[in-house]
Amino acid sequence: MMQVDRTEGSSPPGGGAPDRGWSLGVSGTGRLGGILGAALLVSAIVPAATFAAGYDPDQDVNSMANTTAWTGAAAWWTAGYTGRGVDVALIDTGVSRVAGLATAGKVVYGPDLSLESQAPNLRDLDTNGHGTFMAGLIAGKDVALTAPYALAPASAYRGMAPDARIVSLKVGTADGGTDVSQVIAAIDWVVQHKNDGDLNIRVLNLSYGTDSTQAYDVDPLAFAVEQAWNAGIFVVVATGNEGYVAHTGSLTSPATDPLVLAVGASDSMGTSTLLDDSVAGFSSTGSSARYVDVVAPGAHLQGLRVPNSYIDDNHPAGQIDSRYFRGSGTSEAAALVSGAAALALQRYPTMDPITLKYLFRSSARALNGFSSRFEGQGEIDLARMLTATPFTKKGSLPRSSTGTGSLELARGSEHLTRDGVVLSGEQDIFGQPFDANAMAQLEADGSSWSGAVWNGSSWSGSSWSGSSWSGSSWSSSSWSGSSWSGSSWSGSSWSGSSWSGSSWSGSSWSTGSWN
Ligand SMILES: [Ca+2]
Repeated sequence: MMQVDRTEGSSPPGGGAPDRGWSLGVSGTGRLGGILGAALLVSAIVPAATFAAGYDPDQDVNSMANTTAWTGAAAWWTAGYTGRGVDVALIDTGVSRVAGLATAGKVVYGPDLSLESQAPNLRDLDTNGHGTFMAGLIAGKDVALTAPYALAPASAYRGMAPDARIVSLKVGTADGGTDVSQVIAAIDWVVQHKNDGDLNIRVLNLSYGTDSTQAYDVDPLAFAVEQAWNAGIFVVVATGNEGYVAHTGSLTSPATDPLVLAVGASDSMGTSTLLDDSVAGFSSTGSSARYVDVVAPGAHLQGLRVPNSYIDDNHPAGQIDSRYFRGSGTSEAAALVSGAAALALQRYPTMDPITLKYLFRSSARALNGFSSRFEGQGEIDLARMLTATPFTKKGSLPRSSTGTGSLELARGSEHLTRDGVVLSGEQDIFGQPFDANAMAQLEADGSSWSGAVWNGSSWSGSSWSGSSWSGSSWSSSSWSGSSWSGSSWSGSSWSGSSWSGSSWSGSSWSTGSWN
């Protein structure tokens, strides 16, 4: 089903009654070949207002034209690797087909598993703004970006992998609300459908994390990402924006899982040399048990704006101009790495995730004055990575997760609420009991989805509303998008300036600030 006619903003997220006739189409390839999407998180060194009179990306160190140059992504393009043939799954707030993501085939939509999925005018689209921003950082490509990309004018927007494709799975609503059960379902979908039709999903970007303290080796969310990894998908996870937390560290889950690539954020310090870069102040510290793997630029990045989206309306200081927004966070850092991973996987199409992880780590550049708990192996250096020789480190891998822990504990403090009713306990978004043990067995077999059914519910049509919803223990009526608010998104996380520094990750989505 091509979704070419939908436009965003024609109806407020909460408007109108839910449509009950939608279908996910998760069992086949009917949704493939659709459009585009992605979102990103940026922040600014230079106040956005400075650019209001006329933004010149050539003069902005943190524009994507400059960021792709000084990170070394452009060196990969020049060597012939642009991400072509590699699909990056983006589990986020959806993707809107703004310029830079609007060319045919740039974005493919997987199922919309969000609470807005039943509203046809919102389905797949990014009412928040985060997902589109991420997609642009990963694989944005303006029509004006013509080969050789490295020599294209700075006014032509580009992500790290301009020829990679985005496979968007929307799980978050306008205010970012989502439940861990939705994220797990989305990860499982990616694993089972990674090679549907002409899909070639090799990378999964998760600019998301909860403040769960449940040990990764039993955590259901960690288990799900491990299954993706084991299926050959390179899983890139933002570490969160909690900044320095003494002694205990603060990586969000599932970045706590030692198997995946946990990406923190660096700051360009306003220059195009890597030599003066620092770890961004908001980037979460690792614990003694789990360091950050690498850091990547995540401060004040230029990203694609979704007019009238939630962040657009609530963080006007982040607006650069009519097309661009600026944001900071480990979300953005993860997105840059996901794009870089697509470049590498075009070059090394059979490379397994662990080898690629070592390639990123071994070619990273240690920053001055930061402990490994902050920066891991250092900042990604793609020029160095281009000339590095891949190797597979021998030795034992970290202990695997059993996935048999608690769904409730996987949520941490982040719960969806409606009319004061909190979604909690061992139940999914539909109120279905979640048997972690049984689910883990299905996931290990790659069979947790059967058609459109996951954990006993059809994630399409009437399941979202009507009888099955009213029967659930935590909801007594049908809902519409805006009536949901994940507790993770309310309160301090969205309070304007206090946003920078803390985040979308105490607060699931790992963007630090929009400015
Ligand atoms: Ca610098």
